[in-house]
Amino acid sequence: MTKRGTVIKSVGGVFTVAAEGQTYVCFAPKKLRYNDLDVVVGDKVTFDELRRGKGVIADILPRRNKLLRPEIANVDVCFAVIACQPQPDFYLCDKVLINCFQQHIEPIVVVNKMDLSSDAAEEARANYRDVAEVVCVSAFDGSAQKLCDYLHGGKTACFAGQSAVGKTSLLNALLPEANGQTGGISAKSGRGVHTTRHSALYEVGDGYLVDTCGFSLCELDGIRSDELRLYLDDFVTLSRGCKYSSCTHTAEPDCAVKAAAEKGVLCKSRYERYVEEFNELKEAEKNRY
Ligand SMILES: Nc1nc2c(ncn2[C@@H]2O[C@H](COP(=O)(O)OP(=O)(O)OP(=O)(O)O)[C@@H](O)[C@H]2O)c(=O)[nH]1
Ligand SMILES: [Mg+2]
Ligand SMILES: [Zn+2]
Repeated sequence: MTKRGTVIKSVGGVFTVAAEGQTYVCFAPKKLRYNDLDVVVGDKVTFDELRRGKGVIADILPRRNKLLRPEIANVDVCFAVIACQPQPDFYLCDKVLINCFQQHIEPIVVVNKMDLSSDAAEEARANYRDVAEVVCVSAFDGSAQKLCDYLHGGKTACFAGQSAVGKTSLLNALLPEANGQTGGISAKSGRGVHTTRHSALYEVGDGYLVDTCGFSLCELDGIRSDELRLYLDDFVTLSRGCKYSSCTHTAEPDCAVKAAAEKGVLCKSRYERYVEEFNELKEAEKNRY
């Protein structure tokens, strides 16, 4: 019998699919994968039920969107999590936000570990003032509940961020039954130890939340250098004052975005990271064609 469900976990080619209040252990035939369609967490699929709670995935239903980092499909909201430790990587956070805008996913910058320090929060607000909502929480004082507001109405949210910022701890705060394993920060490198190894989707309140693996590298997914600026709302608004409508806000004269960064109207470090990201994409394009 063919059923329809949601992939809630993926471990080494074995997919857990939730359907009709039950979970099924499913496999995907090679055909699906060779079509360049890897089944990912969040995918809506049809599957043929075998015996004893097993199944074979028949098809992936059309995706609303898909992120590569973290690799997940059909999400409404992405919590880009940072914390005072490990040291925030705003360059990484920029890229997560840009990929979200391109995929029509609402990014929320979540500053965790507020019980330790509020430095990261101030920096996040300065950076993303006119770009994304910034929400400050701690996994240990009940304030993580604020994240549930974004799940109302059956929405699906995923975490994204470096290892050890506290993604799994936040999930555990909202859903103690999840009982996800949490880890520490290596004293030697100052980085997280990559405790979560697989993405998994949980029912939280009346929505869904996906815990994901931490990462420290993120590519801009299929975005061209000359369209990068279009995914930055504050740049788009400011660019009305640029002399050229096609201004990339890098080397052109009379650029309102550059001027705003110099005056401090636009966060200067974010502007500088934009120029760096632009040049990186440009360089990659040169090598490709
Ligand atoms: N003080 C404080 N520590 C926290 C908070 N949230 C998480 N931690 C600690 O930070 C460390 C990492 O937490 P995890 O939840 O494992 O982090 P993660 O983002 O899931 O990491 P990966 O699974 O490796 O990507 C653990 O030692 C947690 O106890 C918080 O709000 N406050
Ligand atoms: Mg984790
Ligand atoms: Zn400009």
